[in-house]
Amino acid sequence: MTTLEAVFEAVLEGDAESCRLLTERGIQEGLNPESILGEALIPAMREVGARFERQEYYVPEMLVAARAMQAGLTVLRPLLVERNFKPMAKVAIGTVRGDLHDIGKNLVGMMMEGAGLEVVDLGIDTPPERFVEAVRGGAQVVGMSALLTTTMMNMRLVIQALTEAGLRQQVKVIIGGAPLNGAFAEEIGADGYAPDASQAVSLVKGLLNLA
Ligand code: B1M
Repeated sequence: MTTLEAVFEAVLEGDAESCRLLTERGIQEGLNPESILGEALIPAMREVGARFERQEYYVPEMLVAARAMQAGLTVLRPLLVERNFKPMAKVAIGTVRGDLHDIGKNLVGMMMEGAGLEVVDLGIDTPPERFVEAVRGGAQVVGMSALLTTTMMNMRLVIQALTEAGLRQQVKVIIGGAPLNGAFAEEIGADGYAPDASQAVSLVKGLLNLA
């Protein structure tokens, strides 16, 4: 079994310690962090989702798999994030109210930090008021994440709250998460949608006219 396959298996088995050690081994073997992420950790979580749909996995298995993935990410984080001295812009990101999924949101935050943006992480289950406060605190971009078809509807409430606070014109709003698409972004009045973390970075740079 290759190290990438072993990392994939460790996530499926929910074995956080092995996932961390195998991720470290992969780096020592010269694998680049993007490959470990894109060819082992993310596909493993996709497989966990598929098993959940087939009722082979239940919530506890999903939870331990997520912990294993996070353990791998702690190894990759410093390698993916190279902080620039002066951040180009401030982005506030959070998973919307009612939603506890944070792996994708954390990846987006990491990639943004790696691209020289300052990231304020509002966490999970974030009420609209916290996004509003973050914009009052100087965020030029609000990034919302949702993984559930039920909670994605709460994104609209955040945009409404920004509008009611008179802040909508001064902030760019971007959204992402598995059940979303560009049409939904348009429908709720967001400025853009990104299907993955690296496209989220390009989207922010494009919206703010950054190099
Ligand atoms: Co849940 N879950 N989950 N879950 N979970 C899904 C989302 C689900 C699709 C599984 C399935 O049925 N196949 C399903 C949703 C169905 C639906 O809404 N139609 C589901 C369900 C039903 C649930 C519960 C309701 C289960 C229950 O209790 N009966 C429950 C809800 C809890 C809640 O939130 N209120 C629940 C709970 C959980 C756990 C807590 C056990 C755990 C989350 C742990 C954690 O996040 N810390 C969990 C997990 C792990 C998953 C799956 C398996 C994996 C999600 C993940 O981390 N993917 C997921 C199945 C799946 O997605 N295939 C599933 C890896 C991650 C890197 O991808 O988050 O998509 P993703 O992020 C990507 C892009 O989407 C994008 O970039 C990221 C990186 O490329 N992106 C953005 C994300 N946010 C972005 C923001 C941006 C831009 C891009 O700009 C701001």
